[in-house]
Amino acid sequence: MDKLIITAALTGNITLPTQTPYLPLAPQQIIDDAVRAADAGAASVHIHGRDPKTAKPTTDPAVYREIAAGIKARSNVIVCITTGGTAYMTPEERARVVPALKPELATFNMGTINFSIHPIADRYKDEDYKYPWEKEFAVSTKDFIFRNTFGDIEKLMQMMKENNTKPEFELYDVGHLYNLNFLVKRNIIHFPVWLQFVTGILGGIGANVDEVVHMKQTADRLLGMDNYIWSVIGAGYPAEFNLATLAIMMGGHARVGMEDNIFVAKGVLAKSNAELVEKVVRIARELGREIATPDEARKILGLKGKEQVNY
Ligand code: KMH
Ligand code: ZN
Repeated sequence: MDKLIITAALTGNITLPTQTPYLPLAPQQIIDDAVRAADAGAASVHIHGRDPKTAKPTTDPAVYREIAAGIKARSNVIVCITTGGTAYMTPEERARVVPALKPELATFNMGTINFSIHPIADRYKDEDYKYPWEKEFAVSTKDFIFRNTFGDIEKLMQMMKENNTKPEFELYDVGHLYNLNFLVKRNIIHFPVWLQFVTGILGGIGANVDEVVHMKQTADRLLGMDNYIWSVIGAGYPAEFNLATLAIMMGGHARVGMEDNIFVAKGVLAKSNAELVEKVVRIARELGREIATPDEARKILGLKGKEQVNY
């Protein structure tokens, strides 16, 4: 088995500041958290930017540049930039960070789905919210269509190729493997591919062992075992750690972080993303799986290297 690639998804686009006081929001907080997560064992950090004044998710390339450059100055960790953006953003707005930063790695969402966090709004009273946009944002996702059509995918893939950015394919359902396979057959996507099985999002497949095994078996059948490397996201607690453990045992890789889950133990908020990484490192060590350094992960994933980015 390859060494374990741990990705830390630091702040995300769906976790509300009201949910945890430990969510890094300002660029400097995200940089500090990234460095700590890398020191704890993350080979890759998955970056979303938030508006420095409002903490609302943004795709402003200047914010991403500040974060990515700040991390690069202090750490060798791989910086994986989101192209997922968030509700209310067009595919073009979401993609603009790729030509601007030319990152080593960027997310690539492999199909259109419902993507909702509206039940979170049921948990809070109006006066509980830290920022005025949060409630409306959460409620609005009831009608949000996370758009990733074949047309969008072709355009984004072209952009990734032009900037030599490796896609991290985010697959929220088994059908997304069929989308990917279709595009491989059309010569639009090329092997080997780096896959993230995203489970537990309202709108996608559930975060359980059966679904991950089904995704893995489907990927083996459609793509062939030697043509892909996979990682898993289990959104929520305890799914994040249960599915990370499963991936560690099955030869996959794991993503943790406050984008996906805010708890380090039942009812205990993680005080940093590093705490979530440390827990996965402990589990992996107990199971005898070694942890990949950023350079080892670069080799496994076939990345261009951090000297080739534009930040
Ligand atoms: N928000 C995650 C469930 C992206 O940023 O492009 C999936 C994600 C996608 O991280
Ligand atoms: Zn993300």
